[in-house]
Amino acid sequence: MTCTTCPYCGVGCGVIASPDGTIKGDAQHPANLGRLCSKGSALGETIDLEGRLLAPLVGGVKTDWDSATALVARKFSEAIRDHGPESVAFYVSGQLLTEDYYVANKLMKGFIGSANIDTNSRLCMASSVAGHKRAFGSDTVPGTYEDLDQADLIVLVGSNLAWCHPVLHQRIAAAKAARPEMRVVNVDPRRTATSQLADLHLSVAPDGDVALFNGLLAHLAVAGRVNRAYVDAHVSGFDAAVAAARATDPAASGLSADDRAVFYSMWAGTEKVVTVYSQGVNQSSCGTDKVNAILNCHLATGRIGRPGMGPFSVTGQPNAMGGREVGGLANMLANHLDIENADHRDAVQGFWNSPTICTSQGLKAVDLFDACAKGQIKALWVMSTNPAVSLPDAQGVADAIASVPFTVVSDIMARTDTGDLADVLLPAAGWGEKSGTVTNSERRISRQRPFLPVPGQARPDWQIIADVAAAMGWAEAFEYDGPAAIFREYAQLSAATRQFGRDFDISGLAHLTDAEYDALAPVQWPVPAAGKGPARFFADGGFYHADGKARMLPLTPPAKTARNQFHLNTGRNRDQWHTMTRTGKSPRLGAHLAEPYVEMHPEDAAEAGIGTAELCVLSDGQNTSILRTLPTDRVERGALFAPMHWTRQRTGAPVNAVVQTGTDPISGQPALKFGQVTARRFAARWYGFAVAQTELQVFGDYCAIARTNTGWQAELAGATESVEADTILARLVGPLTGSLSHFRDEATGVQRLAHHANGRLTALLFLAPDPVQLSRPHAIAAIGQDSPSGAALAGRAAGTKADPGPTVCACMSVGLNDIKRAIAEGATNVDALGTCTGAGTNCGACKPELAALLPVHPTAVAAE
Ligand SMILES: Nc1nc2c(c(=O)[nH]1)N[C@H]1C(S)=C(S)[C@@H](COP(=O)(O)OP(=O)(O)OC[C@H]3O[C@@H](n4cnc5c(=O)[nH]c(N)nc54)[C@H](O)[C@@H]3O)O[C@H]1N2
Ligand SMILES: Nc1nc2c(c(=O)[nH]1)N[C@H]1C(S)=C(S)[C@@H](COP(=O)(O)OP(=O)(O)OC[C@H]3O[C@@H](n4cnc5c(=O)[nH]c(N)nc54)[C@H](O)[C@@H]3O)O[C@H]1N2
Ligand code: SF4
Ligand SMILES: [Mo]
Repeated sequence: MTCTTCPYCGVGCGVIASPDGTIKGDAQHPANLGRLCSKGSALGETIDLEGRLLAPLVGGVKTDWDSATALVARKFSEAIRDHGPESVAFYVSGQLLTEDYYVANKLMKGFIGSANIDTNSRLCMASSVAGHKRAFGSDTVPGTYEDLDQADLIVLVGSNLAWCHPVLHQRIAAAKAARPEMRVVNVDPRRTATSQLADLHLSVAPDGDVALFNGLLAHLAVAGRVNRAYVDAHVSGFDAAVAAARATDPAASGLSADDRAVFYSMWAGTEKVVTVYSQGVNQSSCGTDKVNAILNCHLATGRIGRPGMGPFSVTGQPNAMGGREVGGLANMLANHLDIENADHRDAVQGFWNSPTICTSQGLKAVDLFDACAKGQIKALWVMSTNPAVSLPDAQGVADAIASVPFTVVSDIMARTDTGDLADVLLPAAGWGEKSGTVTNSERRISRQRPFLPVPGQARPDWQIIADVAAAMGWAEAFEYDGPAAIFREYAQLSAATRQFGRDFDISGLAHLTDAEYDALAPVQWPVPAAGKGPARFFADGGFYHADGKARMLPLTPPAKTARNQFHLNTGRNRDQWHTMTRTGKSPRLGAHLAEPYVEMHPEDAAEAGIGTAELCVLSDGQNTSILRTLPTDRVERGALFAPMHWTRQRTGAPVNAVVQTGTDPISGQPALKFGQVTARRFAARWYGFAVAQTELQVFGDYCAIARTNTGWQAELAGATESVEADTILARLVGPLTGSLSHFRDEATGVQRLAHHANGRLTALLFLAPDPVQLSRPHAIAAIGQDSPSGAALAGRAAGTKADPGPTVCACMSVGLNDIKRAIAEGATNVDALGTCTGAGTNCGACKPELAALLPVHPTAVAAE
């Protein structure tokens, strides 16, 4: 049993793990107190070696580490020699550990001498960082999770906490249950699982947030809710900010005067208010302004840094916060120091004893890949992120990566959409194998500890980077005997730069022994060398601008910019993590929503002639992406929502192929919630569903591949007629060496094809002119069985076991039909459903979905 930290979201839950895959929540960890969500609970299903990259590959051919390291070092050194340090770049990730991140940043900024290292946190946290720096003078998250227990009002802005930070959501739900007077407001253009917990859901217009919070600030001023003493002592810019707020028409928020009035009086009248915000705020071309619009209201009321109150930007990735601390962004130095400040640069360079130090900001993610497309980047190293899927204009980005003369990708998986474009693939040690630290949303540093052997030739990322640095000629500066040594150096840098008086201070950890590092308990920074750091910031001012004051900013809402028929909003599913390289391995997680889908208002779907379960083609004018249509009034008319998760390995074009967006001019964060697309019915001539024992390959105009507990499944559709069933099956599974049984119903056009080998059913394909109607769970269950049962071929239940229906509770594998049956049998609330079926009794993340099923049973909508 090893105490470690979950590798997924920024809640940073403590996990107790065993090599046999047993996973439990760590009751001692302050972030989760024993709770886990569905993704954390399923970690044991994702640590097998299937699909892992286990040796370095050069041009697709296995090689040894010495050769691969020497090649990478030589190519980077040659590019620097011939084209200068700005001709190389690293694109890194909030899923690296702090130690990995520190070494990558040190190599690029201090030794190569460029700041061309940016991180996928640019797509995630950059607007929050920029907003914090504008207001506070530093990138400081003032509060702690305990504030969520103590608040009387929690406002969730652009955050689907129930699905994306489920353990914090459960924490709020528990606090609300204990103190029913607590209020929750959810500001989101669409209704989500999070809206269910809210007393008030405000369906704000896309990017209507600045207008909404400007309106709130104007209201606070008029209603006499300004904390004059706090503002006078600790805040500058108040008058200009309020004047700009008064000049704003709050109707631009898209909300009715009544809704605004309710919200404003709730916020004004509640001292203990926490405003939690996330990607609906950050991922916008006015993301930084949205952040400051929220911070303005907290500063004007002095509701910051005291128990139960404050703005709270929740981080996405497990180490998004750690990356900000070590300088993973192209516009920051290590330890929250500034590239533009010569004293800061000198101090860092002196500490590193490095030959050089970058003097200006490097390329931010979107610009970095533009530079790749323009031929300016000669050598690129991508670590622990999948930009060919996750950046906007994903096809343009893939083409840009392919055009770079030398590309290295470090990943744990052999095949990713980005890895497929690389010249060199380097095998990284994954979660459970590597050792280091991560920092969560509340500034808490926790250890990730290994409990599995490192497989094949995989190595931890810090070691891969340090070896390349050594081969480039800087062996002495990169000689570490383990992550503890790196962490000590990092903490010593914090001690060496204390004179600058930054918020970030871990000098108290500068002398940890290896054993102390191994045993390090979760600890919130600041951890000063002497005394104890405060748990919260700014209750008594102490901001990091030169005058010690915070700044309120005058803000103007953006002008409306609709270019196309539909506004495409994007985000996440409950049970998948980003590009699914890990969560996609778990049949339980895949069962919740097995296909890429687009939420569309039923009237829009009807207008476009798209029937239930039909497919929809989104286009930005250049690229297309085909998704299953999910008609639902959770989205407004004219709005669409699609999850980001599906890759070229599991479907055709990822949704980001049609997300072409601008970036926030201050933070450089792309407006990933702001696609502009047309949508039309996909004219399918045939639909299909396949299940097989072995991995399936993408085939057809539409394809969605997912794991099942007997192998793999695929939903299929094509626009061309007369593809033979056995041709399709062979394209999906490879050569059909066993025997085939083929049934064709001439009246309906439905075909069924079964493949069996050694007396067992190994693959099944169903084809139909309309969306295939059959019980997926039963077809899946038939795979691997003795002989092709007639029932399985007919797509019906075999024997008496009832069809569970689409999965609602992934942890306990409970389907929609199970739940409907329990309701029909008299279950009237979520707890009763739990008693009858087990649903919701592990992580509880499906409770909003269970609650939604209680009064009515939405039939066509599996995702409710
Ligand atoms: N299950 C799961 N959990 C995850 C992740 C995952 O992949 N899967 N990823 C992690 C990461 S890295 C991150 S960054 C977080 C993200 O966590 P969240 O930010 O909570 O998730 P998203 O679904 O990206 O977006 C949140 C909401 O923003 C809304 N939104 C869109 N436009 C606007 C707008 O203009 N204004 C407002 N107010 N809201 C808007 C969307 O409708 C959406 O419901 O999740 C983390 N947790
Ligand atoms: N449309 C749209 N696009 C989005 C978003 C959105 O809301 N909408 N959200 C954006 C946000 S907030 C984020 S954070 C990004 C996330 O997007 P990405 O970072 O591109 O997605 P991941 O799938 O998390 O990629 C992580 C990669 O690292 C690999 N990996 C896992 N562990 C390790 C390790 O220890 N070492 C190494 N070297 N590799 C490892 C995984 O196999 C995987 O290939 O997506 C962004 N893209
Ligand atoms: S909420 Fe879930 S995904 Fe996030 S850290 Fe906790 S267990 Fe992991
Ligand atoms: Mo993120």
